[in-house]
Amino acid sequence: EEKETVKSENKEVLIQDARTGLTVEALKKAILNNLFYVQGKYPEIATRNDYYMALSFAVRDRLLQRWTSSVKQYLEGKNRVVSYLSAEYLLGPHLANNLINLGIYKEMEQATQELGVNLQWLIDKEVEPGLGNGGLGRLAACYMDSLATLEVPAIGYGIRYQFGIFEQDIRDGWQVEDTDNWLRRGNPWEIARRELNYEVKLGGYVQHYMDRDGRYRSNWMPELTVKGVAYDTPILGYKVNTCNALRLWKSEAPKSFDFQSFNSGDYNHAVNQKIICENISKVLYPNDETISGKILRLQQQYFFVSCSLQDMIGIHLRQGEKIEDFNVTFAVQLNDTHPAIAIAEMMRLLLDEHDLEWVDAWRVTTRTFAYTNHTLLPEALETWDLELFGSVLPRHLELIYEINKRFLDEVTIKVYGDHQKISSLSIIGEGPRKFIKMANLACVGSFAINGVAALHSDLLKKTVLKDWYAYSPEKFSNKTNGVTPRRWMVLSNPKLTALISEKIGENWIKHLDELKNLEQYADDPEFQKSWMQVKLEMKQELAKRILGKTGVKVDPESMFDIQVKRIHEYKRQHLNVLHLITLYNRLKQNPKMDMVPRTFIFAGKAAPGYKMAKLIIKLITSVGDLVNNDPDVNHRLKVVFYPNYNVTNAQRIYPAADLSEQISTAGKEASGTGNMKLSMNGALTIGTLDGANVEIREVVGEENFFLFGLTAEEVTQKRNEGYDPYTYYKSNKELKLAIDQIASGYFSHLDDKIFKDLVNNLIYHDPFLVLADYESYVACQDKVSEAFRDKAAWARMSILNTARMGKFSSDRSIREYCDDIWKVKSVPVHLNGDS
Ligand code: 8GP
Repeated sequence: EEKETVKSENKEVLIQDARTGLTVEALKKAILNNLFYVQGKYPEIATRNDYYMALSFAVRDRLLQRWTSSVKQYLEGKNRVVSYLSAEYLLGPHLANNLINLGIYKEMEQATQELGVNLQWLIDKEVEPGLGNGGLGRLAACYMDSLATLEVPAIGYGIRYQFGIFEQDIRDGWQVEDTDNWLRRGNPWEIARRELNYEVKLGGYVQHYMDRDGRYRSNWMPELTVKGVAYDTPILGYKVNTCNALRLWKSEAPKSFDFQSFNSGDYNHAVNQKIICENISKVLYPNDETISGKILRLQQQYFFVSCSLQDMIGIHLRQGEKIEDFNVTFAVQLNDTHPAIAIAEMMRLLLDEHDLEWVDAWRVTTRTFAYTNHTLLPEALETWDLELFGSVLPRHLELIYEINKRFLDEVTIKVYGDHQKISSLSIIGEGPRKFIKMANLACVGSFAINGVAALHSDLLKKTVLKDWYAYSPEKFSNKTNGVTPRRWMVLSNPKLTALISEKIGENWIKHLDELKNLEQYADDPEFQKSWMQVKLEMKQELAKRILGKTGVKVDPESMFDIQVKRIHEYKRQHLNVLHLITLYNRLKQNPKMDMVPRTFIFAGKAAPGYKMAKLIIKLITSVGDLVNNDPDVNHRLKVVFYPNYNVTNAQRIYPAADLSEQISTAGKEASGTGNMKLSMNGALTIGTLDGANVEIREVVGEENFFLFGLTAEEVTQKRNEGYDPYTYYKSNKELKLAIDQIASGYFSHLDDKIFKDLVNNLIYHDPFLVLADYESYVACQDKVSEAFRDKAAWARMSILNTARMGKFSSDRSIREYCDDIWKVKSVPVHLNGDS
């Protein structure tokens, strides 16, 4: 069925005319056409969603033309393809992004206007696919954009979760979670490829036998077989014809299974099996940087990895290549350890299904995979209980034993007698219960290992992957994260984009280093004025939304002090709150004080099971309730918790930021990417020397960055000396007052129990050194306030921040991956029909 194409030349031309034109007239026709033939509506009775769908299909037609051209070009050219394996893709809405990348935003604006509908109104109708938790998933999305923009042949593989990250609502100041039924109204951006499906085995046992040639063989007898069906989403590059696929797998019951049970009359069993199969891709696990060893999660990981590898092998073999040359066709990147089971699965496929010998299979495998680590938190390193693992993947457990045995034999020779090293490098952890260390599996099976910022890559070598670095230093490198300026500037901040382009042209959108041409205007009073005018307008827009969502009225002239990211103790939202309370107290004690007005804006989700994070949200909203309603202070201080932080909301918040809070405990934030987006949009950073902050400060200049706090080294040292938070609490008056107020129920209607865990944790344990950094943080914040008074100087710093952020384009990151790790080149795509 997949072979059917339109043969007649005339027909092809016709299809292209109706569906690919980029003029206003063509777009208008296309919208009406889709409204009529796809939605079955005429304009007078069409709903907003009908229009949104019609518009999206009109855009998708134009993507598909580029997509088929890309596929054709890739297949003809035999180019190495990047395969990005990620359990998460936090894409954000597609429509506006595709208009920008197609270069038809203006045309579409006019087309819709002439049809009597507002484009922004339709753009806002899109429900974003929240198929990720936070930084790791969003990075995958930025990388897909850059791969296409750099014209690199690539496929992104992942899971088509029916329910993405939960929606956050705030009730009585607490987070409540609601399901994210994002597919409810249909998804015009995906194409179901029913014909592209693979079977995936789960559970059961392994039989061993000798075949006729005397070869030792394994036969996996599964308890359950599920089917993965491909759903493709086209990812178009910016103003190029390259359109890559994001291929997400949906789990279903294979037909054969239903038949067996139905025929034997066991209807219940058949229905249950169907539900079990469909459950695998049902929901995204909402944990960010924590692990929970749940069977379903392991099944999810294996499910999408197996489908993806089978798909890649199919592509490779269909090109007439030999299985031994798989690694010539594909470079496979593991986005953290979630897909690391791919190393064992590759071995299984090569050995059991494609009859390679062990050494050959291992050679192919270890030339195929590369692994990116995204966290230094030891509790976030994935492990699986060995028994649980064996119950889901019995064959892979055998393979991991064998991989480990061969590897440890090699290690033993090299490290002679160092049992500590041997056990640290072993894939299998010993303890009361044995467990599988996924990071070790990833390291052993990959030819390259990288961290996501210079400091992070350095710390990896010294801490969590120390023994791996000692063993194979040649595998290690750094690839500092980046973000796509298409979404995070052009799309989210069109006014700033226009102002920049007016001065330096539009080249910077693809070559972000060219932003440096803005530096010459940093001292120009006229330019400063326009720059700050854009900022003010973005703050006004956000103020409106804040009022609508939270009922809090904020002053756009005040400093917008913004911390938006997942709620986590290591990110230290509570440090920010302690500063906020300190300002509140200063104002209460001295109402006449001349203070720079600030609006504290927080947003971010807490993992549903993470009690302390949820308590931090309650603390923010509680302090907010008091401060926002106190006439002594509320014209100078406001506190906002903006609910349901996601890509859509992030796009609205970043452009309005004056101050970017990047205040994690040094040595804990692997990179951060929000820090980059905020700075690109002209926010100044207050931050620790953590993650990519270090590199941001390097490029923007230390005079344009507000630095505070202990360094990673000092943090380690302090811990080793026996850190005692209580002494900090006792010795700093303002700190003590703030903490005592929280404890006494001052912000919680005199309820002195509600924040008890949080307070006790801070004064007696404080694992993230909040109290140790408080004084330095508050002193630095005082400097920020002073700096904000000098409008011209602030504008200058803001312009220089944007001007110097070129390094943090994901285009730069992807170019480094292409050159150093994947060894792939650009393949420009010509539209079918063009020559
Ligand atoms: C995040 C890091 O926390 C963040 O610093 C970084 O910018 C981002 O990855 C992209 O590299 N890490 C995770 O989201 C993470 O580790 N998640 C799962 C592995 C548990």
